[in-house]
Amino acid sequence: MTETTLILVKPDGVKRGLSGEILRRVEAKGYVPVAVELRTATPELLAEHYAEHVGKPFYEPLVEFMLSGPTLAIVAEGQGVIPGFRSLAGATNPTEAAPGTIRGDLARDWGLKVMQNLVHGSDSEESAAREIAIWFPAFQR
Ligand code: RTP
Ligand code: MG
Repeated sequence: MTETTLILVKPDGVKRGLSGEILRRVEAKGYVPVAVELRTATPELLAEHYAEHVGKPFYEPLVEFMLSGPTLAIVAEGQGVIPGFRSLAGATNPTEAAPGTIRGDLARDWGLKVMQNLVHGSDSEESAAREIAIWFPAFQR
């Protein structure tokens, strides 16, 4: 089924100049970016985006990290793109992420307060719809 997902190149990825490499992997897999925007998040936007994590021990450092620079927000479309991009991204923890994945190849554990793992990808159809509405309120398909 053709799906749409929200992908974020987090501030570590933008700062390290990996936006192009990450978009290249998305496109090489056959997924189509249908909206792309460089945005600096706000605390309000992050509280919505990461609603499931508010109050967890890593939430404050996560927000600090996500406010540390611009994020490249991408809506991507394709057959099975929601689980498919999660596979491309690899495990949340860069040390555990398999080689061949974005996190496995390009991210590592920097010993920081929160895992800086380059990308976000929606984890379900419900999350994708919710997150696309947060980052791209005008997006219509
Ligand atoms: P994401 O939402 O960013 O696609 O990543 P995910 O589903 O693989 O991970 P999730 O559990 O939703 O966590 C969201 C993000 O919070 C940071 N995190 N750090 N203990 C930690 O240091 C920790 N736990 C979570 C990561 O940036 C993770 O991607
Ligand atoms: Mg998540």
